[in-house]
This record gives sequence, C-alpha cells and structure tokens, in this order.
Amino acid sequence: NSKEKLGSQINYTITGIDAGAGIMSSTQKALKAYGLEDSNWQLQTSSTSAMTSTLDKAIKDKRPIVITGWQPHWMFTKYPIKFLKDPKNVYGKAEHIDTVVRKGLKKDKPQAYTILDRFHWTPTQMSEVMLKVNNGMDPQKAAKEWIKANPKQVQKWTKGVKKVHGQSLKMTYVAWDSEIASTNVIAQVLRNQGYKVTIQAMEIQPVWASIATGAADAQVSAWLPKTSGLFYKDYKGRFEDLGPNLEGAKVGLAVPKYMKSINSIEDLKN
Ligand code: PBE
Repeated sequence: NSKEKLGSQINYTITGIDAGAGIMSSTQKALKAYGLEDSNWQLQTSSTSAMTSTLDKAIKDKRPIVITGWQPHWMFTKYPIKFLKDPKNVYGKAEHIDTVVRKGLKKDKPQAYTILDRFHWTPTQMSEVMLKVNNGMDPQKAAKEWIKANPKQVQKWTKGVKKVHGQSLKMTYVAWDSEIASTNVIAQVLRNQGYKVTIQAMEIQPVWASIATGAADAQVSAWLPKTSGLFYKDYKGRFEDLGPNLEGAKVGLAVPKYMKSINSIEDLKN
C-alpha cells in the first residue's frame, strides 16, 4: 500500500531541528503515542536551516518528506505544506508565546517591565520581520524597519512610559527565526526608550536558567503550554510570566500538500 511505500521511501525518517527544541521532545512523544516507533520511524536531529533546505530539495523534486513544522514561520509561506492532524493531541491545539522576566524586574526597571508587559503582536506581524530576515536583512535593521512602519502598534507598548538614560538591560533568546524576530523588535523598542539592551543567543535551557538566576532580565520565547512546558515546570517560582506576546502559534508535523493520502499522523503508520 501507498503508506507502506511512504515509510520506506523516506527511510521512516522525520526531518527535525536542533535537539533542545520543544518540538523535538513533543515529536518523540508522538512517535510513542502513535505507535510509530514500533514501525521503525525515527526523528532526525539537525537544525532549522538544514531542515528547510532538505524540505526545499524534496519539494523541487516532488519527493515525499515529513518535517517538524510550526507557525508563525516563513516555511508555511514559502512552501506548499500542511500540518498533519494530531487526533491524540500530543502537540496541543494552539500555542501562545509568553514574555518571561526575572523576579524583581518590576521594582528595578519599571519602565522596561511595563513595555515588556504590554508587548503583544500578531503572527502576521512577526512573519513580516521573519520574512525580511529570511531575505537576507540584518535582524536589527529588520526590527528598525518594522518599528518605523508600525508606529501605532509600538505606541501601544510605550505610551506614557518615561524615557530612561542608559540603564542596561539583558535579554536572552534562542536563534530560532521567530525568536530572532521578536527579540530584536522588543530590544529595539527598549533601546528607543533609552535602555542599553544586549541580546544574547543560547540554547533554550540556559535561556530559562538565565532568567531564574537573574543573569538576564527578560526573554520573549516561551512557547506554551506544551513546547516549553517542561522548562516552565522546572523553573516554576523562579520567574515572572507576563503572559502572551503572541497568540495563535502552532506546532506539529508537516508534509507537502502533494502528499494527498497523508493527512494525519496516524496515516504514517502502516
Ligand atoms: N520552535 C520555534 C521552538 C520554539 C520556537 C517551535 C522550533 C521549539 O521549542 O520547538
């Protein structure tokens, strides 16, 4: 049957990203939950850029491929791909991305706290910045351009907040496209407010640790409830969650639309 053929055609391999990503541990759970491990499916670790270039090649040749996919991301704009249904709800229905700050930030840097607390935008807006960066623009420049083009939105975050003069502020993030976009935008907004902002890229676990220990002030990369849920639980009580900066994110497995008979994760099983 055609499903059996799919598994052997692509070596029963799901093309994934970096090992630390929440989507990777969720996919391990999915392999178990859907009994795919038993039929030899495996998840390949790589990176977002390696995964998207493998996807690019597969689509050019109209070959089958299964990837770890999420939104907002330009992969869904650039390529004709679809999420697979997840009837066992392993990845969760929708995700939101929260802003998480260190304890004591409200007292120490109230202006930054207020702006971080108000920071909220849409998947479409985030995609605008991601697309610029994907087309080769420097992320800081992309953030500046986006801010310039969206003064009303930015005003909602900064309205009535006093300027500061050279106070420093440190943000940590993972160099995923979505987090490169959001971190650069909010960092630039805080710079315009007078903060000396540094942003430092690292793995996801040290990002949470940096907030818990107070080594960093803020991060805007908490995909919840599932994708970063483990870190949320591990560090509970050692950070302040300012709530969603974006709603309507989604995580799961994805395939090209021309794979017409594969519509659910269950269809991978034969
Ligand atoms: N992602 C993008 C991340 C969060 C941001 C879905 C690849 C993950 O932890 O899986």
